[in-house]
Amino acid sequence: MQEERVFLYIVGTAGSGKSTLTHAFREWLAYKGLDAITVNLDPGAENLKYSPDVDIRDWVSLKEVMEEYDLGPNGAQIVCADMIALNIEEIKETINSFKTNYVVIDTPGQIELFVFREAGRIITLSLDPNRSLVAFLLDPILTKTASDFVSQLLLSITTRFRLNLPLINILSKCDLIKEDKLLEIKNWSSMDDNLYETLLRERASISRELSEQIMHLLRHFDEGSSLIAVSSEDFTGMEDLYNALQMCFRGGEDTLSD
Ligand SMILES: Nc1nc2c(ncn2[C@@H]2O[C@H](COP(=O)(O)OP(=O)(O)O)[C@@H](O)[C@H]2O)c(=O)[nH]1
Ligand SMILES: [Mg+2]
Repeated sequence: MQEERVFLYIVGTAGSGKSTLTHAFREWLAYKGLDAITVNLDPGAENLKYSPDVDIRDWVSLKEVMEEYDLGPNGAQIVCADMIALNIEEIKETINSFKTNYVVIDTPGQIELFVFREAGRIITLSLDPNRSLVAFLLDPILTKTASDFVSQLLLSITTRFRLNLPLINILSKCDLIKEDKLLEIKNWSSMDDNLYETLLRERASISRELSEQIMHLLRHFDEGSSLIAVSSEDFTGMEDLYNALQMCFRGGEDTLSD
């Protein structure tokens, strides 16, 4: 019997590793004998290293929009983002034509196109919002200091607020992070006083009250607790990502461990 399908949106800042993870997670699922498809929602994607099963570029092309409307890449990206939403019914039909349990969705390069414009919400609402999970990628390059880390978590909360979907935080490219740094970031994710103290030291010029309120917000939503370190290079953390999906939709019945 086919299980009900789940949609996994891979979201994060430009260069955070969305496309690479989309591909790697699909490969990992296949390796585990689990059927999945990939969907590329980035109309400006160049040199994608995988062949998406459903590709927005079949409907919307950044190059064509730039030529047709005489726009630069930034303006054209915005037009494209809105055009995706206009084509969502056809895209949905195409996705539904695949008999599969996992739909892994690669979102546009720049996070604001998906999270801050209406398009993202229109797409997620139109597909199945009750069967959707967002994987928010924290790029290690943007997670070097405590204030970097906290800023990424604030962007993650904003993403959750905008899309109104369950969300897990993923530390991407963890093969590039030295062991002691990884440990430090994991410690920060416990949201303990050490993070707060470090934040105050780093950002001495920022009001103590602002830092306190930010920490309060992050702790209240338990923002750090779900942080999963993942590498698309050596497949670290893929199982944790899969298990998080199972916990979200299948009550953890099918979690894997080996
Ligand atoms: N070492 C390493 N590099 C990665 C990993 N994931 C992505 N990258 C590299 O990071 C860059 C940006 O990745 P990409 O998937 O295009 O990011 P996107 O803009 O979020 O889609 C590329 O050069 C990737 O090869 C990873 O897990 N490990
Ligand atoms: Mg990409």
